Amino acid sequence: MPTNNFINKNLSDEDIKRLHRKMLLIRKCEEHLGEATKNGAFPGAVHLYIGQEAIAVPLCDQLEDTDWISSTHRGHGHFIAKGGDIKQMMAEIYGKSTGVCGGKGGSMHVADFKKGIIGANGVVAGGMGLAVGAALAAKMDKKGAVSVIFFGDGAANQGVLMEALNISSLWNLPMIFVCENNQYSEFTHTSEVTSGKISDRARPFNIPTHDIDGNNVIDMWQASSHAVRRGRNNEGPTFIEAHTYRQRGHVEFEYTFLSRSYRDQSEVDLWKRDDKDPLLRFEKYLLEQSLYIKNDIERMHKEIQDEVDEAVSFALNSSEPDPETAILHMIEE
Ligand SMILES: Cc1ncc(C[n+]2csc(CCOP(=O)(O)OP(=O)(O)O)c2C)c(N)n1
Ligand SMILES: [Mg+2]
Repeated sequence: MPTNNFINKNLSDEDIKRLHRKMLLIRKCEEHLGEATKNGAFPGAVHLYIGQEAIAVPLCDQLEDTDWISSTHRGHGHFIAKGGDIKQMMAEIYGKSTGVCGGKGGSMHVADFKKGIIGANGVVAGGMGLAVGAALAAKMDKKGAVSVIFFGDGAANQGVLMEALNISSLWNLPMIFVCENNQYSEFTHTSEVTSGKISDRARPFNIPTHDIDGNNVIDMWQASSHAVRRGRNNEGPTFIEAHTYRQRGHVEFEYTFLSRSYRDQSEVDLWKRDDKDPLLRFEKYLLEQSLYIKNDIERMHKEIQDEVDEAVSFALNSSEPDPETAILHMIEE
C-alpha cells in the first residue's frame, strides 16, 4: 500500500516521469533564483513557487500552445509548466535583452503569447479578466482551446472573481479557475481574511468544483483532466481549489524589512517533509512504484541542474537592453 495516498487511474509511466521532470525543473530554477537574489544578482524582487509545483505542472501538461494561461506575481512555475523557455525566462529576470520580454518586464511579467502565456501579473487578481477575455476568444474561434487563470487565496477575495465566475458561467466559457490556496496572503494567514471555503464561491454559479490536495500531483492531474475535457467539449467553466503551502516567504528577503515573524518555523518545516512537500512526496512514490531507483532520481537532479546552470549562463552572458529601446514594445509586438 503506497504511503502517499496517490491513486493513479490513467497516467502512464512516461506521463509520470514527464511530470516529475517538469516539477524538478521549476524547483531548481526557483532554488537558483532564491540564492542569486541574495547577492543582488538581478534587479527587482522574486516570489517563488517552491512547494506549489504539483498544481501548475499536471494541468499545463494537458494543454497545447493554443490554450491560454494567465498567472500571478508568483508566476515562474506557471511559465515553465506551460512550456516557456527557461533561458528566456532567466534572461528576463536578469533584465537582459534576450529575455522573453526583452528584459523590460522582469520576474512579475514573464509572458510569451506564442506559448499561450498571457503573463505573470503584479496586480493581485489582475490576470482574471484577461483569462476570461481569452476564454471568450477561444469560444468564438471554435477550435476547442481553453483558458486557465491561476490565482491565490488572497486574490480570491477580489471582487473580480465574482464577475469572472458570473460571465464564464453565463456565456459557458472554456475557463478553468485554479485557486492555489497556499494559506498566506503576504504576511497574513488566510483564516484571518477569508470566510467560508473558497471553492464554495463557484457553486452558486453552477460551476463544477474540485476541492483537492494541491500537493498531490495525481489528484491535480485528474481534476485538471476533467476541467480541460469540459472546456474542450464546450461544457463551460470548472473551478479547482488546490490546497498547498507557501514554503518560502511572500517575497525573497522579506526578513530584512519585517519587524516580527508571522508564522512558526515548525509550521514551515512540517510542509517541507517528504510526506508533504509535493516534489519529495512524488519522488517517494516513484521509488515505491519502482518507476525509478535512487540513482535515477540523483541523475535527474544532476541533469536538470545542468539545464538550469546553462540557462543562467545564457542570462549572464547576454547584454542589457539598449536604453534607446526603453519606450519601444509598449503596445506593438
Ligand atoms: C490589487 C493589489 N493589491 C495588493 C497588492 C499587494 N500584494 C501583492 S501579493 C499580495 C498577496 C497575494 O496573496 P495570494 O493571492 O494568496 O497569492 P500568493 O502570494 O500567496 O501566491 C498582495 C496583497 C497587489 N500587488 N495588488
Ligand atoms: Mg496565498
